Amino acid sequence: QIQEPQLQGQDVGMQCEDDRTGIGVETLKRAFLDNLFYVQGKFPALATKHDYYMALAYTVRDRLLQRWVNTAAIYTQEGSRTVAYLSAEFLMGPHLGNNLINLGIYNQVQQAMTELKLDLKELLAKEEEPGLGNGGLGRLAACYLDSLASLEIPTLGYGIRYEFGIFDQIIRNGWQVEKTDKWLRYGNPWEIARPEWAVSVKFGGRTEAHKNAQGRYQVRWVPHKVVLGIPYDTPILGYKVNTANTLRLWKAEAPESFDFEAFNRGNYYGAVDQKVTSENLTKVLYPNDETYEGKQLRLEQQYFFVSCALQDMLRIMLRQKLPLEQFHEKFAVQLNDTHPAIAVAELMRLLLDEHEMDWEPAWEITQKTFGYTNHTLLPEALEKWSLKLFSSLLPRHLEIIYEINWRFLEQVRHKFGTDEGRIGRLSLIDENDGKFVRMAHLACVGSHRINGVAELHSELLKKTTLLDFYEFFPEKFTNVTNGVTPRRWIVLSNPKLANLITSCIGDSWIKHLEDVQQIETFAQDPGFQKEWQQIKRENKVNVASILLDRTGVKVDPDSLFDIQVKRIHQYKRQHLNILHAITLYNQIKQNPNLDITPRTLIFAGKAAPGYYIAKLIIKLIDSVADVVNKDPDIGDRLKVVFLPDYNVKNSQPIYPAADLSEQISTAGKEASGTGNMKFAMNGALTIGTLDGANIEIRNAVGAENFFLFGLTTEDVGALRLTGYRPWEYYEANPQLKQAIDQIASGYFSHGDRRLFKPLVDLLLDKDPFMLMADYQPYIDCQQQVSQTYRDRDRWLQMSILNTARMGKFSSDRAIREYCQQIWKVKPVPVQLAAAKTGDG
Ligand code: T68
Repeated sequence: QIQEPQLQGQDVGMQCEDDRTGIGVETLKRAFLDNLFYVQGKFPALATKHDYYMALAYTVRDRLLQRWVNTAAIYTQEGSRTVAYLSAEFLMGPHLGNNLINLGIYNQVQQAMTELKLDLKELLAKEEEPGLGNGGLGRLAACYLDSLASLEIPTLGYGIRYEFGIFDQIIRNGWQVEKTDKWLRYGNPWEIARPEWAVSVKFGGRTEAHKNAQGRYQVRWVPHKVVLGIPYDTPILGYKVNTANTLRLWKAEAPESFDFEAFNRGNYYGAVDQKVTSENLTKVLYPNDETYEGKQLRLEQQYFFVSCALQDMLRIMLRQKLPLEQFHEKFAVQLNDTHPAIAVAELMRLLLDEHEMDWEPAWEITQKTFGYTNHTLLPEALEKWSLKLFSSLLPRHLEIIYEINWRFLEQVRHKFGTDEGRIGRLSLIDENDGKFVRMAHLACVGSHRINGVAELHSELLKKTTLLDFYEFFPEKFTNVTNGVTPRRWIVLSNPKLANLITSCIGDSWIKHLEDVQQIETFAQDPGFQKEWQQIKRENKVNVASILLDRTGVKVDPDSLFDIQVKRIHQYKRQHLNILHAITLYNQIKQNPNLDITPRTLIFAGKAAPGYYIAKLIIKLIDSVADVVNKDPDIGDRLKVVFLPDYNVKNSQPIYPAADLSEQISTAGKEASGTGNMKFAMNGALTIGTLDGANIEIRNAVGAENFFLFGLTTEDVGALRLTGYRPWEYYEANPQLKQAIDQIASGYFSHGDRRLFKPLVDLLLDKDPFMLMADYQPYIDCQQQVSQTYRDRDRWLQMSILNTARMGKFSSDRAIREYCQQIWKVKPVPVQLAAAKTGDG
């Protein structure tokens, strides 16, 4: 027996340390070398860093599997009520580091690697992240899976196993260039394919009536094509619990039988073609966030994964011998935006056509099953599918939607009388110009709860986008403010800060983030402040070296790190931030001895490939950076950097290094934001508008610890109504005029006046996001930021209080609210002593 002080497995007494489950340093080393040999087929002299990463990943996976199999066994035995989270996107980020934290073996593994002369950080960096999402919506789903497992809630995450996730971004000559994300290139150690649970999904064709065995008329769907869905499962371990839930992602494949039919007719190419088109279905993630594109393939993706998921749930019910009438008791299904909203019609179809249920009970089950989360008020993001496309792809679903609509509008007439305007607005079919199926309407009618993602957003939903639905069924509407997981966003990303907090108040805060409040008593303690400052500085030094490495720009870690990282969008107003950069630049140029607070402005984020203005904003940031960073008059007082390829992995060092978090969307446009939470938790102060969750963050941390500026939602509405004239702000404000004129005159583009003209014209003419109106208040607020930063004690105290008061923004709190208000589901603790058999 090897000596392992304090590092005996937690199962002592139940089980001895074996190479698949043991967590002592010696056991981990032995298991790691064993996996290097038997999985990677390498011995150390020939092994690459990637081989070592894989060996470690398999070592960790073994330890997950023990919990995963036990969890499945208990859920199966107990027939536990289960959350099914349906999302077209899961932006999980790298798994290894997170699993080490949640298993509680980070330190042991670090020691084991050190003893083998390997650097854990380097191995962690080898993981290709599954970038199966665009931004906030997909990352929220990932944080929620972490919290669901940590709270021991039986959960299945259902989504799509895109072969290519969100594109990799490179910057060439200042422009974004997209590269395909080949994340599966070297294999994925975290997933297990389950071909035995494959399902068939039908598309196109027609419907016909037939008589069933009892002589009753039923509808049969005769499809044009059939695609196989193969599930790939990834374990999602909770933090220091034995619960390991499942993320089940579906890959499309051609059914064997189809190949053979074509082949037997001598049509070899036809058979192969069929295979290629089927597999195209799950090839690539659509890279648009918050704009909808009416592409057939996208609707196919949505229907594909939803049908796979619901069929899988029915299989589980049959396996557990539960009657289908109890579907809504077994499963609480959440629709992450409208991307999976076709589930409402699909569950109806499965119950009516495949299981011969009557309409009324089927509809009652359906409504009791679903909850719908809305993530945006932007009209361009609301999904609607042309009837032509919809009927050609999902003819049976269109019939069902017509029936749902007919019955629903009857109820509307019953309640409100024949108010044709209202009926037209509520209808599931938009008949304004062309005919469309409105997916948000389907989701509202088919769900028992509808929620927004921050208080303001949920209120605006009721007042604007979903007003008519609110008036019809007010009881369905609720709010669940978003949250983020402190495991990834503090413990893993900012270990030094986590250790400092734990050394003062113990580690309960990692599971109960409200407890972090206890550090408030240290906010004015000079010793604590000094350590806090030291950690922030080390985190900034780290980011400075990343910036130097990736962009060649050298920045001063003692300058104020002013950071805006998120998707590039006009409503998020990265260009307002750039106007501030230009203003600071001009101030220094006009007064070369100006004693300003040195700043480093850091930007990162991807633009949708077809979103021209967003790409031009990236080019503008890069162009301004180029001029500012090379100007000897400016020196270290101002630097502007665009960090390429923002993703989960690259973002993890960013939040801990921020002094200032930019949350400057036009009021009423950002549903919630979640980056705002990650920054504040890591001790950054926020400069922001009264938008989304900013409002709640400000309420939590205190108005005196938040830099507020800008129009309110009401102001924005009123200004629109009275006639907004952006050029008047420009003409009245010399600083603003100078900045805009420089952009227009080619000052940042080597004299090219055409380059930024579309952006300048937009700002001076329509300025849809009201930058001109918010410019001066923003500049003034930034001036206050600079002043405050000079008072180190005050700033530090504000920073500490921000972290201390962010308890509410843990995704654990959000998930508890979903469990209580929407899902009515309770924890099912998992003990490891249970049988090691069972299935999903
Ligand atoms: C975001 N939405 C919200 N959408 O913008 C953000 N859209 O305020 C909120 O915090 C977050 O959701 C979580 O609630 C998105 O990220 C998308 O990414 C998206 C993707 C495809 C289609 C439409």
